[in-house]
Amino acid sequence: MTPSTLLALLATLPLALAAPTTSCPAPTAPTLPTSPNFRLIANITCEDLTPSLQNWPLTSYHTGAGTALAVLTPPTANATGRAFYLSGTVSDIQASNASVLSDGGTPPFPYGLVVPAASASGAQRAVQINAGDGTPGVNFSHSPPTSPFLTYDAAGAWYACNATLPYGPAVVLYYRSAGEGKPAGCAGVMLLPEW
Ligand SMILES: *[C@@H]1O[C@H](CO)[C@@H](O)[C@H](O)[C@H]1NC(C)=O
Ligand SMILES: *[C@@H]1O[C@H](CO)[C@@H](O)[C@H](O)[C@H]1NC(C)=O
Ligand SMILES: *[C@@H]1O[C@H](CO)[C@@H](O)[C@H](O)[C@H]1NC(C)=O
Ligand SMILES: *[C@@H]1O[C@H](CO)[C@@H](O)[C@H](O)[C@H]1NC(C)=O
Ligand SMILES: CC(=O)N[C@H]1CO[C@H](CO)[C@@H](O)[C@@H]1O
Repeated sequence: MTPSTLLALLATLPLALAAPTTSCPAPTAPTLPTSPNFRLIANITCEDLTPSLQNWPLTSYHTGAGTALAVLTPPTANATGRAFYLSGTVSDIQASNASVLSDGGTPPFPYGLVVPAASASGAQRAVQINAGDGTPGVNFSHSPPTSPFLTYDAAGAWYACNATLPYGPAVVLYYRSAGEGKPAGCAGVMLLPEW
């Protein structure tokens, strides 16, 4: 794919992160998973596609050197989704200022979840998984007793749409801030961490 093709593609395409919680049965310190790695699993909030995207894991769709689109993939034994982890210091994480990373490349180096900024043209914001630190503030909401879910800015949301990418059909993840609409025919999704 040429750089201009990629840019055109990206212009049409969003992302976020979360913090672990528990059901908080008693005022004891929450039990956090011992593994720092988690997968991000789609939970449909409205207008599911056919076939259903429920429980589809998030993975990456290679688009160029160090760049990828964030896509949902059918859950199969061979496609369990990409492993992500939270970057940042403890204080970054507490300040919801960490970013979501995943290792890629050979040898592995960090890839971050990237949410493009809103543009004046209102173009859809396709989430990317690119080499680098990712977008700070993609974090997990964590207000027990609700389960943690990936968030970015206040009142924004993720959605997923069918798309035709260079290697064939795919379900691309997008982000919209408050005030930006979800296109008809796209599924509203929450992204739940699964350890
Ligand atoms: C995930 O989706 C199911 C089915 O719609 C719903 O019952 C459940 O509450 C959702 N989970 C979260 C954490 O929102
Ligand atoms: C999963 O991977 C195994 C081993 O590479 C392969 O034999 C099998 O056909 C794959 N299954 C699917 C559904 O791709
Ligand atoms: C958030 O992270 C950025 C980038 O690492 C850093 O410059 C900034 O100081 C951090 N802000 C807070 C409140 O920790
Ligand atoms: C999305 O793509 C899948 C696979 O190509 C197709 O089966 C399905 O009908 C499409 N759904 C919509 C809503 O376009
Ligand atoms: C830095 C940042 O964007 N933090 C966000 C983390 O997510 C919460 C919502 O869960 C936002 O309110 C914070 O602004």
